[in-house]
Amino acid sequence: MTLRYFTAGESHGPGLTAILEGMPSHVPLNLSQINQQLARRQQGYGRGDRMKIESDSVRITSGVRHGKTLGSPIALWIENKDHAAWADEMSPVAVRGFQSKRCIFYPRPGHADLNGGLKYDHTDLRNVLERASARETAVRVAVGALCLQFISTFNVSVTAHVIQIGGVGISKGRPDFSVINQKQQKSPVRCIDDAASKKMMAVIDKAKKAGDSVGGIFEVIFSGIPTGLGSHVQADRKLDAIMARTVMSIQAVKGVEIGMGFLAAELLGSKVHDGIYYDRKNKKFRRRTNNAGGFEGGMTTGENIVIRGVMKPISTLLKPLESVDVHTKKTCRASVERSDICAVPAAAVVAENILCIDVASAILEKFGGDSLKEVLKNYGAYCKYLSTCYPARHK
Ligand code: EPS
Repeated sequence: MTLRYFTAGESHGPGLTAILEGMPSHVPLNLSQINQQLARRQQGYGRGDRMKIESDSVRITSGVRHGKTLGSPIALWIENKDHAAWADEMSPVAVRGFQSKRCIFYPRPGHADLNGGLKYDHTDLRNVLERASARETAVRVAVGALCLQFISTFNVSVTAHVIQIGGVGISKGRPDFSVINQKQQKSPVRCIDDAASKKMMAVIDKAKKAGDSVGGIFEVIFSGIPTGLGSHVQADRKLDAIMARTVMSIQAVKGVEIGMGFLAAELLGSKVHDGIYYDRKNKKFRRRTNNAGGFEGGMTTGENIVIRGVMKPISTLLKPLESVDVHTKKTCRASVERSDICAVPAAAVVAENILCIDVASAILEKFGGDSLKEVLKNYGAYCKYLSTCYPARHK
């Protein structure tokens, strides 16, 4: 593993921590750009009241000096402002005479509550939900936003948008990357189609009124990706598989598609595979279409990476579903916690950022190097090689 990271932290604990290791030295970092991504994650029509309490901003406590990485592990910290209201409940040390008022005994269908409780032998299911919460994505986004700054040095750009919420979707055709990037910023649900945006918001309003929740689909697009990241030679080096896993790791995601995705099952090969041509002006092998979503054989083709995630509706319902009291085993209604009605726009931002970690890792695997200069030198040599191959037919 070239680049690796861990996160720690509970939703209402003091804060969230991450340690990222493997970032080369001399990468310029702009903290406010990381904080911008954190702010984007907090937005989106359908978010709950927690987002009114938090104003996420990252503190870097090691691995960076005077705005540049050192090559040593980078430690990141985001404070949970809401912790002030949970100080005794979430105290790491025993609190004399404390009696919890926030125990959870009625697991929510769809949440980690019951499985986690059984697995870790917790009678208070809060001990599970605190870590299972999507709050954890805040610090993953910070790690991703840091990696985004590294991959930007290689002219890689990324954007994300919401293509469906609760059955309301946008049409299949897509404008250019830059148009998607501009338009998603203007919509409260990060949807590039104004009419669909309004309908999506109406679906969220309706679910809220009914004490329900809604899911949807987001799409992440990378442009400027070099050809040949990832590898066909070993299962765990296939970059499409690595990125699919990352999307699946986002709380509440139940499905992943790359490029044409599930539609490919219905069509003939002649309608699926992307014809190859040589772009003489740019000295580059290109594809006529991009149904493959930027991947063939687990390696990047150099076309845009297009990856989608399907998010189920949030599992905390204000009108709770059937559950069981874990102690009495009697039927009851599931616990109700403060929650979002719809978090698909936030999940789009999460995916956009954390997928940058995979791309950064693949760039480091391909080009190597302990300093940015060294990686850029190797990248430059590879670009030169690509633009000159193949000079003569191989014997
Ligand atoms: C979230 C913080 C959480 C939830 C949500 C996402 O805060 P709280 O539990 O205090 O309301 O709003 O998490 C969930 C939906 C979940 O199931 O845990 C965040 O920062 O994104």
